[in-house]
Amino acid sequence: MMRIKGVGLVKSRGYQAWLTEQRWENGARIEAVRPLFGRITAAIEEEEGPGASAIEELAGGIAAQTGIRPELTVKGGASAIVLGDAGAASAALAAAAADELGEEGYLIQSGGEGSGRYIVLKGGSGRGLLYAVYHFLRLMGTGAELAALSLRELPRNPLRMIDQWDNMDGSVERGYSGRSIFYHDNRLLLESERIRDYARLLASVGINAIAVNNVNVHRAETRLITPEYLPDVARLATVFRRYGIRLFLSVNYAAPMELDGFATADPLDEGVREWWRQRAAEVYRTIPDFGGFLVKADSENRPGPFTYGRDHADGANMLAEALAPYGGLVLWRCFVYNCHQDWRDRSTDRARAAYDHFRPLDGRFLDNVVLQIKNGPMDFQVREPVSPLFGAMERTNQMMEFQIAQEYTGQQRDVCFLVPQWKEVLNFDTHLSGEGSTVKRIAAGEVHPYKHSGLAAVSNIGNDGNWTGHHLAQANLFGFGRLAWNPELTSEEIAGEWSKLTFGCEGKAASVITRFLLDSWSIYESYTAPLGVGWMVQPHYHYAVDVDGYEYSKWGTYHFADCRGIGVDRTRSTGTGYAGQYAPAVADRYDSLDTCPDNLLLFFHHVPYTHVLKSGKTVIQHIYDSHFEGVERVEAAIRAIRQLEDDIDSARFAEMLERLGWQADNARQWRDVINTYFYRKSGIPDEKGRPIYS
Ligand code: GCV
Repeated sequence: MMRIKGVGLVKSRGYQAWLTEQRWENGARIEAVRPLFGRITAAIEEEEGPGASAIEELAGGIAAQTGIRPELTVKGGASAIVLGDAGAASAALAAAAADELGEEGYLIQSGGEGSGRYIVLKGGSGRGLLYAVYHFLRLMGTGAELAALSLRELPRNPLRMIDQWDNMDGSVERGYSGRSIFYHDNRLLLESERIRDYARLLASVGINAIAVNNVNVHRAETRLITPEYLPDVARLATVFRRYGIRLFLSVNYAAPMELDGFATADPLDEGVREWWRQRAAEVYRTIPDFGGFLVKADSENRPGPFTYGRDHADGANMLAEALAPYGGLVLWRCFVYNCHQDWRDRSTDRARAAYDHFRPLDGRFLDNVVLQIKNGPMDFQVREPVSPLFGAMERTNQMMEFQIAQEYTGQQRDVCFLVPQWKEVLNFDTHLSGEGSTVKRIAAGEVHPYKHSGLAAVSNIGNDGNWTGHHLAQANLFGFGRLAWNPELTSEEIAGEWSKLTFGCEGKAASVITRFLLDSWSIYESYTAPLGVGWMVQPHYHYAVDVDGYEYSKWGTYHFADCRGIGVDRTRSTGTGYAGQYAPAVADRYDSLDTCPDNLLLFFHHVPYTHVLKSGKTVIQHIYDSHFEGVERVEAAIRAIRQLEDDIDSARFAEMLERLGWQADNARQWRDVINTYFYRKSGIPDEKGRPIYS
């Protein structure tokens, strides 16, 4: 245990996360690298930039993992580090210098023999060099062979962003790991080492942007763009800048009214436009490399342009025009739907909303606006189809929004490794520009000529000792960054790498935990809402089961279960027509009962309980089987983790088991409530006669 200066927080096991400090156990391996690691020659462009962080991280990582304290020579120059014999590395360095690496790319190469061995890390800039260092530390920490390295990496996505839903009172909306690390009592927590360590964690997986306050911008946060808070925000930006991360703020669309008594926030009002120009000028005077504004407008009772009879292009462009002179971006969220729906009204379908609002506006947004679109049309459910809006606007920059925080996926009490879900989304072929127009290519700007694009995700961290509440939830933060850098990485690679870095590569913990992580999304899905129908959670909290919790509510989230069947008819012929928002090939697949995948059946169709799935089971029997199996699979995972008592330190072992116990209780409750509910509705018994509480 170690005290963090200033704020009295305690670093517990798990605080270092995947930035492993585990010492190599093999002494011969350490001796073999001593001549290489003992001498480091570095060239960096700026003393205070990411290049300087790269040197610090490398020296610190080497010392922690091997005990070797490198002798450092640092000079000015173009972002390169040589471990070992700098003279022998000169040809490799010269070749690397000629490579077009952009700002973020890097090379890692090793060569030479005997005392002339070397490893070259070369970045396209200080940021690239920092990414090279973190890659190298991952290789060290996962026991990789360091002799014949020849790696060249460029990020696939330009924007790789984290959205904090932190409020200035210290709370975190949908936060499941303690309080905010950024704010307390309407102050910024600038003295905290935690913020710097968070920047390190993010940079280590390639994150290059962060929005530091909740998209629901309340009274205090509205003032973050004023002189009252801007100097503090600038200090925060300095912490992140050193790790190559640009800072963004969420803004309140009605800020001119709330801050300066304007009677309107109409985006076409010249006074309002001028107000935003002045605000932008002030922000950039204080933070010259400020990233821009993230905006939730006309969504869940937040203000927006609809109030003034304007549309979202008018709203976004007003802010974009104010930020454009400084290169700032407007990240405009598309989570816009009617949250005051009448449940009696069967013609309105919330799933349609984002596409219906935004698709007609294609071509009207300025080129420093990026639409940020949630991965599904509803809201981060355990299973949803991909949002049909993604890729459907050829002339409007778009980026994906995922949620690392496990709001609907177990709240970091239950294990749910989300990388396999995100990969399904990224690999989804929209067919919008012909076969192969996958989400990952659209996000990377490879299908349409987007000027800005990429991936964002809602953070899952707080001030808990291990950042994420559940130790295993760290894997989601790590995994998001790794996928944003390279969406071709497999779930197995990411889970395996994370597990080795976090639990060591020498015992059996990493392989057992990797297996569990890879199964965990499917396990979670099997004991919660069935076959893509979603929800069935306690309103507002979104964790425990409540089948009808949202059924008669205003939120547009229904399952329509009655005594005959269940599901939402979203087909073109008899339903809400939502399926028709996809390209014809995709719409046809979802529309037909013959081709709609089982796992989305109830999202697209209302079917009788006796409908036979492609698996050969009826819907009702699938519900029973998957819920019984879900609990059994949680129990099996717990048995496997219990075997790791000698491989994991006692603190983390006990903390994980405690949460796994909570998960088992939650799964049993879901199983019994869901099975009982559907038995009572349908009157159809379980073929296997297992306990159901009639
Ligand atoms: C930040 C869901 C969540 C809200 C969240 C909202 C959003 O509705 O429950 O907490 O608000 O999504 O993404 O804006």
